[in-house]
Amino acid sequence: MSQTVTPELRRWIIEQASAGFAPEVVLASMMASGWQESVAVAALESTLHEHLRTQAVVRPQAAEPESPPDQLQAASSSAGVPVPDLDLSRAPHQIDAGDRLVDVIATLNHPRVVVLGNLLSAEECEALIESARPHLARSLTVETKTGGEELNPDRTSSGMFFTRGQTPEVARVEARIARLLNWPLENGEGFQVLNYKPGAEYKPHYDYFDPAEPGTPTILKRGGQRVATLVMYLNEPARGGGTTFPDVGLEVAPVRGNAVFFSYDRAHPSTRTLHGGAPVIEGEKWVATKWLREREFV
Ligand code: PD2
Ligand code: ZN
Repeated sequence: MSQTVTPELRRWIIEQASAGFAPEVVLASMMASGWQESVAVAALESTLHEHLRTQAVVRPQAAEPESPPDQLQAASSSAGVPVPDLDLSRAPHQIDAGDRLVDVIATLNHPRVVVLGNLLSAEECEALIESARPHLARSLTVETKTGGEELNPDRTSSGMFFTRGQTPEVARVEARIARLLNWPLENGEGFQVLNYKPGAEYKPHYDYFDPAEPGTPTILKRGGQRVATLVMYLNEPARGGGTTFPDVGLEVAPVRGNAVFFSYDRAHPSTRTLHGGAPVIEGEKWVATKWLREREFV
């Protein structure tokens, strides 16, 4: 059976890409509605290529006339900013993070997610919990309209921030993370420790700062965008409390000393890094989150 690529299909492809959907996502929905993979791939490639070429011609005022509009570029080009990553080129089961061998439990490429085992010792987890406990307050999130902070009903945990190097355990773990993720220690925010009681959750969100929000330029002055997240589990709730990635149906179990790493090379949903903390059902949950910025976070 031969399939014909119509002008309507080409228009639809451009609309999807301009709305920010990654080519893989557009391809998946074409195949779901009956297009053969080879036809769909060819239609996507030729349509986006032609569209970018003509777009470049009709933007005479742009400083770089080859640049496609931001949204389309975000969706169709593979060039994002550099991001932290582990060296998994030789498929190691363990990675030497300087003072500790860390287990590689699972990896995913898009989104880039790596589940790590044995990143922290039980003693380090305990020390982080006990030094955070007296300072907990109901969690705030950065208010992107102004760059300030606000109480967020989607986040029912309590939390606190350490500064970089605030305690000996904090400094030791920060150095380990910098080596593991090949990213300068100075580009990291201080750890955030969160405590979730039964029923508490963190609804799905992105960790990067939304470029469309008016407060974002102020936030970015300090270190640029967030480009990766490391959520470290400091204890084990009896039930619930996994870290979820709804775009790819992944849930990472909170196991003490383990962690989930994910990166995003652009501030865009095409990274598929939507993620959340599922409600804790029984017991409580403690995590420490490390966010990594593009540049030095002062
Ligand atoms: O506690 C978690 O599992 C979680 C989930 C989503 C933490 C964060 N986001 C975060 O700290 O950004
Ligand atoms: Zn998050």
